[in-house]
Amino acid sequence: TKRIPFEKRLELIPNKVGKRLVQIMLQKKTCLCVAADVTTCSQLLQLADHVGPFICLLKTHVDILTDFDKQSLVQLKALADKHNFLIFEVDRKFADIGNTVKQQFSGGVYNIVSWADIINCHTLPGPGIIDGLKEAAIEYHGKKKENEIYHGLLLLAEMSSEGNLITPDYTRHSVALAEHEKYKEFVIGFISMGKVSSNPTLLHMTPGVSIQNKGDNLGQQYLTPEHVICEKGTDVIIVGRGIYQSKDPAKSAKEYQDKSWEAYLKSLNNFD
Ligand code: UP6
Repeated sequence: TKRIPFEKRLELIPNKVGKRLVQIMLQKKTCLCVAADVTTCSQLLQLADHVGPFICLLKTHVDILTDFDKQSLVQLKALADKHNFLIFEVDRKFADIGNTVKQQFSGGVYNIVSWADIINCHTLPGPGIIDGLKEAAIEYHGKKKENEIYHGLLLLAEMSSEGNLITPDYTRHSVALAEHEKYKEFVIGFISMGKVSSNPTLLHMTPGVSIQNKGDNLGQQYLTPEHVICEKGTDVIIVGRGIYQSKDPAKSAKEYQDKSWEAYLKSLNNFD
């Protein structure tokens, strides 16, 4: 199948967050999401400011910050405005029954629903997990129209780690959930190792990307930006240590940005 250009897909995407993300990718010519897995708020803000010009999305794990505070999130949002990127604030990978994830999303000390735009979940528990998260999102914002859900959900259809238990069948079921009519305003795509759905409204984001490394000693496996975009057909590359552990994160981010966009342009012809 031929890759559909982002300009075309932009018109088709119903969810506000998904639409905004693709707009930014086109404006800035980048398919790069940085995984900012640093452990203090000041490191997070500094990294965001350095890599901001080169990314469409910044992904965080707020629960690894030793000094998490909401004021820093306000500052992070200001940096997102300054550099024009979105924040995938919590790569929380919800994985419980609908009623529990609903509370984890909207309650607790993090109160994720009040500040996150993009969230993600495992599909292991079945459709109830999506229903629970969707209910929390709608209850928080109040539902004016169906397409005014202000959060975008990514389903984990595949993982990058060695020996993970996801099977092709599990992936197919996850894709069927994402493509279900009922979720089309809420589910914006996948965390996957490449393109798993031909529905042009769904975005594919792929972690396990590095130019330098092949893996780590805890099972992470890396592929290059060109491989995941051109060969696997993904839309967004997620890069953590390849950028934030480099000597010059801004320079590395620029390199990944350029490689990601070149690969995207090349893949427009490749996917004939
Ligand atoms: N991540 C993966 N693999 C998955 C899902 N998520 O690596 O299947 C996330 C990790 C980390 C980032 O939680 O934040 O993507 C990858 O970081 P790295 O580039 O430093 O390996």
